[in-house]
Formats: sequence, C-alpha cells, structure tokens
Amino acid sequence: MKWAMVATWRMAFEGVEKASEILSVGGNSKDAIEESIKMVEDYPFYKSVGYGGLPNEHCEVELDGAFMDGDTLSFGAIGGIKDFKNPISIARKLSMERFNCFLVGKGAEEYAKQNGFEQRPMLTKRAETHYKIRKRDIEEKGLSPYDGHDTVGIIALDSLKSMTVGTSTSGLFMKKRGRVGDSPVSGSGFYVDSEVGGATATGLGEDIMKGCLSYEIVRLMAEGLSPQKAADKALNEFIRRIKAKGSKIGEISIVALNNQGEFGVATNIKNFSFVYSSEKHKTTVYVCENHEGETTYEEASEEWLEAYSKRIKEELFFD
Ligand code: SD4
Repeated sequence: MKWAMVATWRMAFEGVEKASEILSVGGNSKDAIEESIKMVEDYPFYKSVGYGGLPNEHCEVELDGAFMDGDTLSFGAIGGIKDFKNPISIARKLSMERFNCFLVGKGAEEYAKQNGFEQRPMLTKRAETHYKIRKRDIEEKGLSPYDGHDTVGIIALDSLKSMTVGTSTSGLFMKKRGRVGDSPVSGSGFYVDSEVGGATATGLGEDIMKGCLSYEIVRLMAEGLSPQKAADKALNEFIRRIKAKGSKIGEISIVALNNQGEFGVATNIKNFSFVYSSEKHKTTVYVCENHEGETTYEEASEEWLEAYSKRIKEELFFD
C-alpha cells in the first residue's frame, strides 16, 4: 500500500477526498493533513471545528489544534486561539520551531499575526443561535452544558512512508474560557511516528488526557499489534482502570493508522463515524459500534449519510 488516510467523523470526508488526490500523485503527508483539515475548518456547518465552531460560555470561539511530523516527532500546537481562519496551518508552522512550539491564547494570536496568518471572526450567526438555545435549555431544563463536541483528527501516510497527524477543534461547547482539551496535547489527542504509525482521539478531553491514549496506541503498535487490536486494547484497558478507580468515563473514540496503511478504530459510543481512504480503497465513511470491548464497523448507508447532511443544515430557531 503506497498511501492511506484515516480520520475521525463524517465531517472529514470532503477533506480526505481532496487530500487523497495530493497523495495519489506522490504528494506528501504534511500537505495532505493541512489541506484536509483546512477544508473542515472552513466549512461553516461543521459546528465543532474552525469557522462555525461552537463557542465557550462567554460566546467566544476558542480553537485548539495540533500538527505532528512522524519523521522527526516535531509537533506544533495551539490552545484557545481566537479569530484566526486556519488553526492547523498555524500549528504546522509551529511544528518547525525548536522552542515555543505550543502556544496558547494571546501568545498564539501574536505568533499567528506576526507570521501573516489570516484573521477572521470565527463566530457564525448559526453558532450564536446554538449558544442561545443551549443557554436557555440549561437555565430552563437544567441540562448539562458539556455535550456537543467533535474533533477532526486525521492521520496520513504518503508514498515515501512519511506520516503526519493533525487535529482541530473548538473543544467542548460552553467550556470555561481558557479550557484546553486533549486535541493539542501530544500523546493524548494525537501522536505519530513514521516508523510505526499514528493515532488521534476525539471525545471528552479531560478523560482522554488521563490515559495518554494516542501514545498508548502507537506504543502497542510498536510492540507488533495491528492498529485495530492496539486501539481496542488501549481503550478497553483504560476504561477498566478508570472504572476500577470508581471514576466516571466520558465519550471516547480513536482512529489509528500503521505505516503499512492499515487502520484501526475504537469507541465507547454508538454511531461514531470515521473516514478511510487509500491507494486501493476509495474514500469511504464508516459507522462503528462497540460490542463488549470489540469495535465493529460498517460502511455508512445512504440513509445515514442523507440524515447526516440534513441534520447539520437543519434550520435553527430562537425567539
Ligand atoms: C476536547 N476532545 O476539547 C476535544 C473535543 C472533542 O469530540 O473531541 N470532541 O476535549
């Protein structure tokens, strides 16, 4: 297998499709990651990444993201950045810095400005309406503010056997100002080593960080496990440990790719979707489930895909 990509959630489909064109003509995995994630960031109807991402409790969109080069293990990451169009591009640039490669808040914004990255107000009318509805629901129905989140995480392998991983997210809806999740944290939200493979996570960052799950999966692949076995094993063991300590566990889903282009997936929720594409495999959306510790998946049906497209564009009313 010459090249391959795997990504969290259906929202990555168009980006992976576009990046597969880069990889299929010998392009590199770094460009594939940046281009694919930029597409997700730019699409206003994906409400958990980039433009149109859901805001924090003060109705401000604070974005996190990361970029890791599997050849050198260099990574760049940003947390809580406001009003820059493409966090993934900033993270890529940061991955080339020897020092100060993980910046948050004002520092990240200063760096982005100095390096000429495009600024843009990232709060859309639609995201603002989601915010108003949720605020009212919390007040009236006492709902938990902290559901509604999906990170895009993508891993790519190119024909020169280089691997790259990237993440981008607006984090938890209604989060506290300054809250940063796992997505920009190396070893938790992402990890890649071109000699082995990579992994990236989505779900409740507070829990993902307890298990350093992306690193753990890469470590298990280095011991010889397939991406599928490594992903299931890492998640199952983690859940067992957390439960044994009497703690609760949030939603967690992970995708992995080894340097042969084989993928794996693990989740503790219903309906986690992911995207896979390779030289031998057209870009496909899968939906998976966990059956007693074993993750199974099947191709998303036409009905599933249609319902998804409808849902993300559904009209929102707040009066
Ligand atoms: C976070 N892991 O900020 C991110 C949010 C998310 O699917 O993925 N979700 O904790």
